[in-house]
Amino acid sequence: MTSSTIDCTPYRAELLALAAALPPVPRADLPAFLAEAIRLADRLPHQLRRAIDEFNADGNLDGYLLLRGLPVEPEAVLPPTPVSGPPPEDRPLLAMEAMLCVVGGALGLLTAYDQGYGNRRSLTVLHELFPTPEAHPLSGATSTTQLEFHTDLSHHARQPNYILLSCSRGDHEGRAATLIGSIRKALPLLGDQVREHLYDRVFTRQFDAEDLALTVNVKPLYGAQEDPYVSFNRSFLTAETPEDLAALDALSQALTQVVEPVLLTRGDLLVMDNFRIAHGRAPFTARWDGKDRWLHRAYVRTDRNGQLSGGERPGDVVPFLPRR
Ligand SMILES: O=C(O)CCC(=O)C(=O)O
Ligand SMILES: [Fe+2]
Repeated sequence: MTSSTIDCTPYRAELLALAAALPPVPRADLPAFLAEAIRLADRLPHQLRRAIDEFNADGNLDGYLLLRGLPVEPEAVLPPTPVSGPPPEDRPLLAMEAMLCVVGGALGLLTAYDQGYGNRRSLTVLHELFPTPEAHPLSGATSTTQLEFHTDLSHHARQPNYILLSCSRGDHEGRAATLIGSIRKALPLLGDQVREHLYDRVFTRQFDAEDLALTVNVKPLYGAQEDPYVSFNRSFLTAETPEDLAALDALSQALTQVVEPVLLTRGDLLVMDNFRIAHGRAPFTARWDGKDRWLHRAYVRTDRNGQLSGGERPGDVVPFLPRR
């Protein structure tokens, strides 16, 4: 295990007690549920809380933190993996939803987004990811196609700092790895010319597959020049010159060279630094037997990069704000 992975089995009993202290039906009153999760974040086991705080302060080389061995209900009592959403409002709290919100509450502001293209699913803090039969190939609900490297919500001016994925069920064959390309690892592989070209260069990014005329402005590398943030999406970033094209390809290759596959299994919670990595997901085969891969997702904002304007409350929906 690297320092990016923490074995949480020693904390299981304490974490179960935290989950039990939360309201039993989260969607009955989501703001109240989130407020309680944030309060309980202060009661996370000490060592675990310290590791989360350290990651939050300056990240790490891998760009993620993986908590393994968290409490999850026995397979026999876990509901079948859904095939369509959203979850029923009266569904009792799942252990991995509890972990998602308590850890998210420790990191920052749990946030619901209007993504700007009618993606109603994301108008809540608590998302679900599972294969769906007719999924759009660029959406997280695909299974058979690889989900290519991307930054979540890079078209939104209030892009989340963290993406949290917790796992109630892994995929049957152990193939659906989440693919993580860390910019701190990839940067040394880029030539000076490419680095200079991509740094603070404004690219047009399409964000609505149904209206390609809608665009925002995205910089692939920005922030501190020696330790930059990354924003990437090869399918949406529009290269305007041969140099643009070559530089984006070089970035894509460097991210691929350093890619780390993280195979999520039940009881895992992955925190990805959405400013420091691009991520994707390997293809897998769904069986539609109620036991398919099932993740819970939440986005967290911090005060980095002007994500907060002051006075926000957890669970508020952020209106769509194009990145400029
Ligand atoms: O399924 C995963 O591991 C990641 C999914 C994802 O990146 C997304 O939905 O944006
Ligand atoms: Fe994603």
